[in-house]
Amino acid sequence: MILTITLNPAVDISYSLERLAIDDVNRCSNVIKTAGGKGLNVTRVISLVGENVCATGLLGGANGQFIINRLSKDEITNDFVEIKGETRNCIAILHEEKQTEILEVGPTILAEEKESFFKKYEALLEHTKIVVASGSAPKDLGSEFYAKLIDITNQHNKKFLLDTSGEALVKALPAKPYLIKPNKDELSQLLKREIKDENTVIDALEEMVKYDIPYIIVSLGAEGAIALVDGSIYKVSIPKIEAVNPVGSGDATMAGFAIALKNKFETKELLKYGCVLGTLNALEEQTGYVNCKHVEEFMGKTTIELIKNL
Ligand code: TA6
Repeated sequence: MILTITLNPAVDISYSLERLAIDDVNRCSNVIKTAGGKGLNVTRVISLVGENVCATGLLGGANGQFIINRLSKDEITNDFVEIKGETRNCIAILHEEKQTEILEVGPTILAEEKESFFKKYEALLEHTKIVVASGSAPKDLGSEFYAKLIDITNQHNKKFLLDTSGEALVKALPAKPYLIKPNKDELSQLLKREIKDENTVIDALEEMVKYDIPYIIVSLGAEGAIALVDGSIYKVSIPKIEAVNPVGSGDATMAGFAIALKNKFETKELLKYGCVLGTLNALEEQTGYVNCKHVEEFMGKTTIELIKNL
């Protein structure tokens, strides 16, 4: 079973508009509401692929109940800490081949709710070997929260895969997560310099060797990914597609890495598989959704090359 953590889940609301008129009224008929937040998008994709998954995190209020109802409807096992605060909304406006997101920061978390999560997490860890934690964390948890979860996970000899940004990512690295998947912006923030193209990504990965993290995979959106694994740098190239809704593709990619690790894929297949699920997500209107019928076709169209051995 794979365990996913969504500390800051969301009711994801996607609005599709021909054109977004600023400072005007935009009426929308194409509205999709999803149990979201990065970790729940990861969860849904893992479940769609047919792997055993359990979702945990913190949620509350009417939005929290909406999420529980959706997970139950999708028959996804979940075990969240219920909080007094109200789980947030995240809005994605899809317009003129662009996406504009408005992400609420999320609810207040009480000290006793934070402690309850640590207890629940340790209990859930008994039943899993792989943990995927994705997305932002409510500010009350503090920027060290992921680092503490990674320490607990490593003490239990389990693998912690992390997709987050900002201070939470900076503080998590010394704790040695098993896999991280920063994008170029997150990497630029981390290294405090602009990471803009393949060469600067490769330089950044060489600098990241010091963290001794087994998998560091830099997602490049439609350009694929560049990864540092076991002292080698690989580049994954993905086929060009007409993206329908790219929101959630990074989450589908994380789901792919977790599934590949659980099934002991060798490195190149793991890297390809994660990128393929990310591509398949972009072909769907719903956030965090893949059509598994196309996996084989896209595995064949996705290529990987060894750039250099360090
Ligand atoms: O990656 C897409 C997405 O999961 C959206 O669906 C929205 O929930 C957002 O990310 C949340 O991001 P955050 O980093 O705040 O957890």
